[in-house]
Amino acid sequence: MDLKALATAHPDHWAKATAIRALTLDAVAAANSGHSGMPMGMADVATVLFEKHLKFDPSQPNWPDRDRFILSAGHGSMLLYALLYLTGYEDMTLDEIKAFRQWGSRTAGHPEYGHAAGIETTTGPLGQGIANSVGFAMAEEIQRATYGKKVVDHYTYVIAGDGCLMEGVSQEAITLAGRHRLSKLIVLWDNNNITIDGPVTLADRTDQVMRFKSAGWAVLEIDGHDPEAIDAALTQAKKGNKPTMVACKTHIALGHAAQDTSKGHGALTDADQLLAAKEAYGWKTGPFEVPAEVKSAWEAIGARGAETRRAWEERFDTLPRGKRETFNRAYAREVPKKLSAVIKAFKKQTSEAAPKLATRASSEKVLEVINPVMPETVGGSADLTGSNNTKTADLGVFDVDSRNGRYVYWGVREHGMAAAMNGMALHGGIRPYGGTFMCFTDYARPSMRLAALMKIPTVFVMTHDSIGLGEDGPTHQPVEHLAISRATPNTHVFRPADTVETAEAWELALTSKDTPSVLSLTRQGLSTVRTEHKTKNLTAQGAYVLADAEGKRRAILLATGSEVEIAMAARDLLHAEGIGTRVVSMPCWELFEAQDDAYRKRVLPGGPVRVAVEAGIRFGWDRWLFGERGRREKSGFIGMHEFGASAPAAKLYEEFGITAEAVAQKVRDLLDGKWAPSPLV
Ligand SMILES: Cc1ncc(C[n+]2csc(CCOP(=O)(O)OP(=O)(O)O)c2C)c(N)n1
Repeated sequence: MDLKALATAHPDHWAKATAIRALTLDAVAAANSGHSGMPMGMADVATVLFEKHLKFDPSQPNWPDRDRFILSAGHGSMLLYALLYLTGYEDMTLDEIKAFRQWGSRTAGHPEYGHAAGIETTTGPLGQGIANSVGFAMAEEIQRATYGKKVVDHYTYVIAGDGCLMEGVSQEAITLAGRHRLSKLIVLWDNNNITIDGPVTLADRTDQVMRFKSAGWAVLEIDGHDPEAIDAALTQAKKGNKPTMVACKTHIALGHAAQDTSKGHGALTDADQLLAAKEAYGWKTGPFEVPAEVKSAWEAIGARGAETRRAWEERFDTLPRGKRETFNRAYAREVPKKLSAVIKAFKKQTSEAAPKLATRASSEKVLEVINPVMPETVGGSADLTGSNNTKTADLGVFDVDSRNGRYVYWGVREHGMAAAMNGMALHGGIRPYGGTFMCFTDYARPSMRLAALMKIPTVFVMTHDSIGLGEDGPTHQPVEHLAISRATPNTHVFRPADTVETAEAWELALTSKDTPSVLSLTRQGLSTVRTEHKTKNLTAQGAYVLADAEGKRRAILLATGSEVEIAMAARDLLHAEGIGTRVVSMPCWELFEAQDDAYRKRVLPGGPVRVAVEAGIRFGWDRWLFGERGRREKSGFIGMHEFGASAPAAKLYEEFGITAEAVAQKVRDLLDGKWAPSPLV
C-alpha cells in the first residue's frame, strides 16, 4: 500500500484514522496482548462511518433513536474503544485506553456490554454481533411501526470479519435479515482474507457477494481504504430497500511489517516495528498522544449529534402522553402495573378450575393474559409454534408489510433466534421471548450464555423438557440440559409443576431486569398441584413447602416440574404407611439459593431423609441433598442416569424407574439404613 498517497489524498481523514491505528498499537503494546491488525485495517471505514453517517451523541449515549454500531469482530475491540475515546464518551478516558485488558478497566479484551456506554453488545464469540444485529434491526422496525418515523428512525451498522461470516450463526442471521428485508441493517465486511491460521482460502472458498445476494441482500464492493468510496457506499446503502453488505477490501495491520499476514491479526508488540509503522503513517507524537487538532476534530464529530438528539426530544414530546409513558416504561424494563393483577386473577381462576394441562399449554394460557397488557413483548419460535405454544391471538405476525406484528416465525434457526432476541433486548423497548425444544438449548446456547453475561432478560421458552415427550426418543429427550442451564451464572431456570407455577414463572421472567430466564415446560399433561389460591408468588422463593408431612416428619421429597406430581403420589403412599412426608416444590434453584438461611432451613430442615426426583441427570442435586443440613447416607435421587429411549411417556417413566413407588421405596430403604450409591456417584 502506498501510505503516502493515501495520506496526501485525504490528509484530514488520514489523521483521524491514524489516531485509531496509533492508539491501537500503543494499547496492545502496553497490554502485551490483544489484536492490532483489525482496527488498523478498518480504521478508514470506521472513521467515515462515524464522521459522515452514524447518528450518535456521546453526551447521551443511550438516546433511544441513536444509530447502533455493533463491532461483531469483537477481537478488534481497540477500534471501538478508540472511537469512543476520540469522540468524547465520558466513560472512555485515555486512562481506560492505557489500562486496556487490565483488571478493573472498562476496556476488557473484548467489548463487554455494560462496561462502558457506547458498547451496544458483548462480542468476541465470532458471529454473535452480526446475529444480534438482526434483532436490533427488527426492534427498530417494530418500534417505528408502533411509534412512528418521527421518533424511531435509525440504522444498525455492523463491522464483521471473515470469522463472523464463517460461523454458522451468520447464515441464520443473513437469511433472516434478507427474508425480512431489514433495509436499515448495514454490514461492513472487513474483507482482508486473513484469519489466525493463515489466508481465509485455507478453509473457505465462499463467494460472499453471491452468498449475501442469494439471501436477499444488496451488496456493494469497495476499497476499504478509500474514504470517498466508503462514504458513497454508505450513502447508497442507506437508500436501499434491502439490507446491504458492503464488502470492504482492506489490508490487515495496514502499514505494519505484518501487513497482509496472519501475524498481523494478533498483538503487534515489537517496539521497532511499532515505531516504523508510526513513521510510515507520519505520526510524530509519543505513545497514547493524539495531537490536539486531531482530537478536537474527533470531538467535533462527537458533538454534532447533540443537536439532532435535542430535535428528537422535541418531537418525542409531541407524542400523546400514553405513548410516551409506554415507550419510556418499556425502555426502563418496567412492567405495566396491570401485570401483577392479571397474573393474580389468572392464578385464582386456575386454582379453582384445577385443569390438567401440559405446562407448555399453561404457558400459552398465561401469555394470553400477559400479551394484551404488555405491548412490548415479542414472541416467536424456531419453527415449533404449535409445539412451543408461543403464539397468542392478539400478537399479529412480524413481516415486511406488517412491521407492528409481534410474533416472529424464526424458521429452523435456534441459534439465530436466540442471538436476535438478545439484540432486541439490547436495542431496548422490547421484551423478547422465543421457543424451541429444551434439547435444542444446545443449539441456542452460545447466545443464552451471552444473555446471562450481558445481564439482559431474554426469555427462552424450552418445551418438551424430559423423557415425558415420549416417542420422539433420546435425540429429543433432554437429560443434561437442566444441569447445563443451571450451571450458567446469572440464569434463572424455571421448571414449573403446573399452570399456577407457570404463571408465577412468567411473572418473574418478565419482571426481571437483568437476568435471562429459561422456562422448562412439559409436553405431557400435568395435574394442578396448587389447588389452594395464594396471591403471593411462591415461585419467587425458588422452593417452598407444597404439602407438609402428616404426623412426624420423616422424609422430605424434593421435586420440580412434572415430577412434583409423582412426589405427591409418593407422599400418599408413604402416609398410608404412617411415614410423615413433606413435598418441596423447587421451580427455581437459583431463587431458592438467594433466600436467607432461616427460610431455607424452614423448607429443608435437618433430620428427615431426603429424596429428590427429577426426570433429568443428578448433576447439581447434591447441593440440596447433601448440603443444606442434608446427609449423604440419608439421601437419594430418582431420575435419569443415561440417555432416554423411544416409547410412550408412561412406559419410559416406568422403565427408567421414575415412579411414585420407586420414590416411596427409596424413602423406605433410607429409613431402614439401606443407602445405596446412585449409578453416577
Ligand atoms: C466463536 C469463536 N471462535 C474462535 C474465536 C477465536 N478467534 C478470534 S479472532 C479469530 C479469527 C478471525 O478472523 P477474522 O474475522 O478474519 O479477523 P481478522 O483476522 O481479520 O482480524 C478467531 C478464530 C472466537 N473469538 N470466537
